[in-house]
Amino acid sequence: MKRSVYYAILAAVFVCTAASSTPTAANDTPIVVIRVDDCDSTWLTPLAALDNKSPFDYAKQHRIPITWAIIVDSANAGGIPWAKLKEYLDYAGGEPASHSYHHSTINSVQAAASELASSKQAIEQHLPGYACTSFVQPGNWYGDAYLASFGSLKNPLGAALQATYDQSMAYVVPGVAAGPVYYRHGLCASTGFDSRWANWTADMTAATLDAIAASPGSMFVFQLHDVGANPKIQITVDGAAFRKLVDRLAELRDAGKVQLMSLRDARARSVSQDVNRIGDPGFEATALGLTPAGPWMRTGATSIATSGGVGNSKYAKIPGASSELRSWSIVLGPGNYELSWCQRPEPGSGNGGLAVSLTFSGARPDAYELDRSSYANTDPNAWERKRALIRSEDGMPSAILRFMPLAGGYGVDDVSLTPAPTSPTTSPSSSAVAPLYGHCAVSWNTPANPSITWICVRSSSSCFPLQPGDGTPVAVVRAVPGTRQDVNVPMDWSQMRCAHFSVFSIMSDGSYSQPDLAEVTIDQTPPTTPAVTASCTSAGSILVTWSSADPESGVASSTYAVGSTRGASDIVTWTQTGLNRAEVSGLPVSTPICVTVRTRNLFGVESQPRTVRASLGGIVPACNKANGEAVRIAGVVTAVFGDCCYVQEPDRSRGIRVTNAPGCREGDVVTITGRLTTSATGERILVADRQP
Ligand SMILES: [Ca+2]
Ligand SMILES: [Ca+2]
Repeated sequence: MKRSVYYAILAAVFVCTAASSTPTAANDTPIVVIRVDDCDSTWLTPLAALDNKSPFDYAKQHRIPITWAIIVDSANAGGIPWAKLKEYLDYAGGEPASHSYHHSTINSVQAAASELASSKQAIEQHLPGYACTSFVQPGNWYGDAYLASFGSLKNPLGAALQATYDQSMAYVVPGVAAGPVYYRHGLCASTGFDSRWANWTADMTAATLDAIAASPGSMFVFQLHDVGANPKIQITVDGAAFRKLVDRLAELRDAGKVQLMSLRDARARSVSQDVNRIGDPGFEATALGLTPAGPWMRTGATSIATSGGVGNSKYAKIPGASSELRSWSIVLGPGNYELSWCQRPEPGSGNGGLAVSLTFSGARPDAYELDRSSYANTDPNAWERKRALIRSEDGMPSAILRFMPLAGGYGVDDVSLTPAPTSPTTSPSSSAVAPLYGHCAVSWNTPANPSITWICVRSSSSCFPLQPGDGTPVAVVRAVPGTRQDVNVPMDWSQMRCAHFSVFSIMSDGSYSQPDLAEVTIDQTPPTTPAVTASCTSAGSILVTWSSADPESGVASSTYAVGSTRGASDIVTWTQTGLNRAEVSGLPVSTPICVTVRTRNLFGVESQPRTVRASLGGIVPACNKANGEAVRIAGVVTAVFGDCCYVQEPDRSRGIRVTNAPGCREGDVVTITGRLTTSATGERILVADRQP
């Protein structure tokens, strides 16, 4: 989708859904949403860690707005009662969201849609003055009632959800909504504040909140169930960690460092379009190891250096190839982005390259926008800014950015990911790449700009080429401004996970445009090992047939070979065909042969080979012919009698009685032509032609 169109649609959505509140100016102060699922009565139990106040009273006293995901049955009896929920909302703010009427196991669209409607109605009846406009999908909805992808939101239940509620949290995309709201029904949560995700302590909670506060433009959703001692230990958070959550949130809010609001209000927020999508981009607030859901996580010995970064600031120090620095999950709207960062080899550790990956994980298949693309410094003693282009498609789940030194250690600082729309007057647009077997067809729109003289297409397996000299040349085509152009060129897809294409305009003055981007994710799973049959049609001739399947990209080509041993190709070399059968003649008849078949998918990824043995003496097909027909057989003479001999296939699978062949001796390998007949007892007999 064109970026301008996308923004227009976003604007339209905003106008429709935020009618009750006045659109506000962009405010990039980070947003934290506290979402509480189920609303169990444990919230009303006093805890020693909260000075013998209940979690309910403690959060209320600190005026923490909570998005209560209410189960109607539970509010009616057993959970936090309606009157208490109203008391909370009246005093501390928040929102009554629906978490279904019964919270029962559901797998049908009809039953789920009924829950959507009935729970909203009941919640609004019991909480007069409050509209229920948000829905939180229960975890025990599955099958057709489980909205687990952007695609499933187009299903009937997704449509019913969007018709009933202004926003939702389904199990669609876990991650941080960084930047303008991409899709109001498309976020799961940023983290589970319970022991399913981390053994949250008070220190970890404070460190995570501080890092969030250093992440302008982000919307972070904590999902809670129970607090304190609870038999449902997995969905319970420790009382001390909860106290820190409330205390620190209140402090950060009072200091103007975060905004606390309901899910509904967060969805209606306005954020700068070009806000950096990277949290704590300068590493000034991150405490690695203490931030299980923070903007940055680590493996190995990655740490934060307290000085020596850009401008002698803090920076992330990744000491070697077994360590990694990783971002939280970033939910990105569709469009092109520029990623940039500063890097410097750690003193004395060489300059072996810093590998950078940005993966939309959870996509099917995963999309590798940067696939271990390696960056070395020009000056190993200086902080250098590197850049890469990223493309986010509509419907992609959340992205994770990773830095991993290939050798030696590197420092990273000042990371940035911002929109990078192309110029419609200079850059090609709507570029598309159609993978073909051994080829690719690239097409694009060339702007109606007479100073564009050439279109240059480059590709790479690791990143989008930034300039016309990067990556591998695909094509240079004379520009025809104002038209859609295309080119078809050979391409070996099989060694890549993702092929990145950059399409540049080259101007008459030699300058070049920002590239338009297109990519192809390679189906790396091979076709099934073929099922092969090989049947002799006559002596020395064979019909081979096979079947194989590749559910993702299809079988595009096959190769076969004939050899004297399994997998060998000493008799017929590897031969390619687009068919699933082959007839081969002129083969040896004196020994069994081996036929091996492999298939390849659209991208040339090859299946395991399958070998079948065959014996080509032709005795079986000969025996199937009518009396009097001329045949030719070959095989080994296994017995000689006064008036006949017996000839067997080279693999001894079948034999035939032969008459009129007086010269045969036991052990001879012979080829005999003749005509068939049948004895009085039904035995087939080959009457050999009189030898000249
Ligand atoms: Ca820094
Ligand atoms: Ca496949």
